[in-house]
Amino acid sequence: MDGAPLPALADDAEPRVTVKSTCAYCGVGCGVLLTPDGKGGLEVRGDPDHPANRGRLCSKGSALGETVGLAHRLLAPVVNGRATGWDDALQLVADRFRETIAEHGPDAVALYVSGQLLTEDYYVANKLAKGFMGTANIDTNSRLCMASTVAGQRRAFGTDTVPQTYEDLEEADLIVLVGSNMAWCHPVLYQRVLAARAARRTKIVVVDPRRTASCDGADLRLALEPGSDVALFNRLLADLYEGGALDATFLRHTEGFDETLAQAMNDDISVTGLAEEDVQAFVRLWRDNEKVVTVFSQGVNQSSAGSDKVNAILNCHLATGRIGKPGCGPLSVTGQPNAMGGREVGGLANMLACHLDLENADHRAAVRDFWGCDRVPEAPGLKAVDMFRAVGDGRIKALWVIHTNPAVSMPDADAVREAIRGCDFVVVSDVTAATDTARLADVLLPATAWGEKSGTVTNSDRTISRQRAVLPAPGLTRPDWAQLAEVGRRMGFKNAFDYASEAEIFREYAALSGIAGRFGKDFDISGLAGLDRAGYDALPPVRWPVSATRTGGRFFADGQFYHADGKARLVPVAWRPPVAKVGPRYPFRLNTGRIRDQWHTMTRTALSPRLAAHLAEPFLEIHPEDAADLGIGLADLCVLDSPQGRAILRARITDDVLRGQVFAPMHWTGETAPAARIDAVVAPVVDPVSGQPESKASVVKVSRMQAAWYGFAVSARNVTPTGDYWARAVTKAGHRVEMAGYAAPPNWETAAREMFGLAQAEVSILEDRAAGSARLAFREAGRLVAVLFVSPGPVAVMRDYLVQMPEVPDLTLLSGRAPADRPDPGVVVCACFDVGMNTILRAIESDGLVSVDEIGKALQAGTNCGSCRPELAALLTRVQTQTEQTPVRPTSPNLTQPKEAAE
Ligand SMILES: Nc1nc2c(c(=O)[nH]1)N[C@H]1C(S)=C(S)[C@@H](COP(=O)(O)OP(=O)(O)OC[C@H]3O[C@@H](n4cnc5c(=O)[nH]c(N)nc54)[C@H](O)[C@@H]3O)O[C@H]1N2
Ligand SMILES: Nc1nc2c(c(=O)[nH]1)N[C@H]1C(S)=C(S)[C@@H](COP(=O)(O)OP(=O)(O)OC[C@H]3O[C@@H](n4cnc5c(=O)[nH]c(N)nc54)[C@H](O)[C@@H]3O)O[C@H]1N2
Ligand code: SF4
Ligand SMILES: [Mo]
Repeated sequence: MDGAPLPALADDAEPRVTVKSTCAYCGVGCGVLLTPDGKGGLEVRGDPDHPANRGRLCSKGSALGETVGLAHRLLAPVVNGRATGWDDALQLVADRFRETIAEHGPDAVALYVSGQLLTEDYYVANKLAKGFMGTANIDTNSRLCMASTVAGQRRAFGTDTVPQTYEDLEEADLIVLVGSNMAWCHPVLYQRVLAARAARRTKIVVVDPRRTASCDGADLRLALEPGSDVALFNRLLADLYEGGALDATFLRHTEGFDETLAQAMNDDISVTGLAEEDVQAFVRLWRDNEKVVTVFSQGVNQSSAGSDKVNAILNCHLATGRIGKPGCGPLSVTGQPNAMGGREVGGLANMLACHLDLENADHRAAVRDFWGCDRVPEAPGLKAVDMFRAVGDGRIKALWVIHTNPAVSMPDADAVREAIRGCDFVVVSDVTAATDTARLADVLLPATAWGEKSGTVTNSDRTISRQRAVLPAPGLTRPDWAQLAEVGRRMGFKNAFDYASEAEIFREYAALSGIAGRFGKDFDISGLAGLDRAGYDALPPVRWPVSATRTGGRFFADGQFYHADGKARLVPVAWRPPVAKVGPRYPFRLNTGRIRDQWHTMTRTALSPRLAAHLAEPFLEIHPEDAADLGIGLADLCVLDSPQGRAILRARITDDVLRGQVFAPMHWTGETAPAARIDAVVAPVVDPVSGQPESKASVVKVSRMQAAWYGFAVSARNVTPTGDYWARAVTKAGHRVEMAGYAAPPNWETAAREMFGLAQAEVSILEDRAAGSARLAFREAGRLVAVLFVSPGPVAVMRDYLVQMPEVPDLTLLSGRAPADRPDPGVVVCACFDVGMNTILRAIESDGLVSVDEIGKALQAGTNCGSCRPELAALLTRVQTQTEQTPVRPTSPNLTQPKEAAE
């Protein structure tokens, strides 16, 4: 659809209805307006009435319509590689789980689920495992994501509750982003921050070892040593105390101050590597601004000290009474659309539903009676990393993976992949069969996808929103909750899983939360327990709690907490370094994370050409001096080795990272770039309290890939790439592929025909065997269908021009250069309007544009979702200061075209 207006419908077509729903991606939880075109397509706009986004969407949200096609979908159950019906598949699942439990006990089975499940799916999964299969072995990818925040908040508040709301970002005077690249990962919230900042001059501090897009507008950047956040916040606490800036009145609502302060004063700030004046500036900002919001995310959570980092931050907010007030408090931003909902339903192996505690006998009894089951397990189940270890060593013999792709996203991913492969019985529920995990399943169950399914999600500020179905469920697909409920029934638990609709599940869940409320728990949505189908369907966004006594709002400003004595805890914490140690063998610290336009393992975002255009290839950010030392040049490929495994990535040489540190995105998989699965090198070490993996601080060795050849191809049809390294992406006209290998195939024409599946096509070849370069163009019926460029070094061609093939004029094709009258647009910066970097630079220079708004007026860039506005600002600076050095994101590694081609 590409953002263009939809074609008018024929007169006899049904009138187009627009339905309100919620974006499929991040925890901001933006409201969307969905208008199906009646032909399977979907127009997606921001919902002006939704409190999270008020009509805004980011690049991923605006491209949702491009991802709803059926070409890649799994449409029928598959058992041992053969398509079958539901009856066969679900009976097999029920039988195998029942037999395994009978033979080996309930802990020989496990469910591994996802913060992207809807609340109703999640509730049924949890009820099935903990209530009826009799195992607490249900864990979720939220273990890789939010577990440290859950643990930290429970330690401090006695409950896993985010006290703040999004409005606080607009009312704050100081916003501290800790380990959060909000500009790329929570873009609509970031736009809200920037808008508020323009109005009230909010100050922004970014605490991140790496320079990110979120740093572009920051007043202070603290590029601390990886993992040293505890030392920074301990210093802050100590200095605030010494400066008399603590809140003695609020401290009466807490316990643990003396030990915490003593510990804080003991810590050593030098481990952060920060300049003393920067630390003092940070402390001053806190002291001078009453209204402080600390936003934290994976730079905090994904650490072996993750829970301590969370508590170090919460300690500062509690000790200064800066909590639960307008514009003032800690705000953990959730990653997935229903990360919060999953925590509410008890999706983690150590929780019960509705914030009730698995370890509490009264809570267990209440849930048991409510569910009508025999017992609820007393001990927590295995957390994700341990769960896959147990899969690997055969303790878990039947595994059901739902809505997540652990063979890619777990640390030590190659070992996890082997563990799943070796498991006796593996069930995977997904919307596609083309994932690294789905390829290992004995039984594949087709799920209805976003846009087709219906239920609720809870976003980062506790707002519950409806996802609604606007497209018919294709093929035999069924919602995840329906698959789980049917297996429950077939395992013999008819009454407990006799749900007719997701509305019924939601009612049951809301009723259970009322019981939790009577235990004094904060998560109480019993006010929604009476919703009938129509009420559920019409449910507008609502922030919990929703009970007879309380609706929405913030928590804790009144000093009431959820430990037995009603007080909060300050938790004494001391800095400790990441578990893996940098040394002569593995001299680099590997940081990993996200890019603006891809979502996790790319099963949906990679279907969109304009999202793929932003950064089309996996890359490694490495400091210029480190690259020089290692002989790694522009656009070279790098080999990463760790004790766990290996990955190959394109070098992106930049001082965004400090010396000794490298950064790689988490997104590429066996489907998109099999040599670049970054979690293959990530160590499976975890936080001892939360069990969350340290995804951001592994150690690696980096070397230049000694490739004999490099290739770049564009093809109208799908490609089966060749080489020891390849990465593919979709383009508007087809596909693009980067390749490289240690040994060239004997004949490029044969290799290319195989790769493109073009046995007959007419070919033109320009080959220089001595130089090791070749250029091949294939035509069918006179039409260009594929081109391949091979060279002994990184291929120097104008990629962003060539991907417009077949519109590329034949004459210039094999030269790989754009003709003067059709200049190379450059790598896409604005994904919404498909505006390239060169186009923007040319316009800035020739039209004398001086602001981001002027670029918008001239080219539309940055005027829709705004996700690229930080990059536009950086381009302006580059032209205005005439320095090539100004960092501009994206700096796609493959845009760094070796000079001779770019000139
Ligand atoms: N575009 C996009 N958006 C997404 C997602 C996506 O896949 N793509 N996924 C969603 C999900 S599930 C999540 S969890 C969120 C994650 O959102 P974020 O947490 O913002 O994203 P990350 O890139 O994982 O990591 C954030 C930053 O932590 C920094 N960091 C690394 N080590 C440290 C450290 O020791 N201390 C500090 N202070 N910082 C450190 C990294 O350099 C990185 O810039 O994004 C959500 N939004
Ligand atoms: N190195 C490193 N690793 C990381 C991270 C990191 O920062 N660095 N981040 C971690 C974090 S925070 C997260 S959240 C995880 C995310 O990692 P994953 O959860 O593994 O990644 P996704 O690609 O979101 O996987 C979702 C799967 O569900 C499928 N799916 C889509 N819709 C549906 C549906 O309606 N029903 C069903 N049943 N399936 C569906 C998709 O096709 C896809 O296969 O990765 C973690 N791994
Ligand atoms: S910020 Fe973007 S990805 Fe996140 S919910 Fe909003 S539109 Fe979706
Ligand atoms: Mo996440």
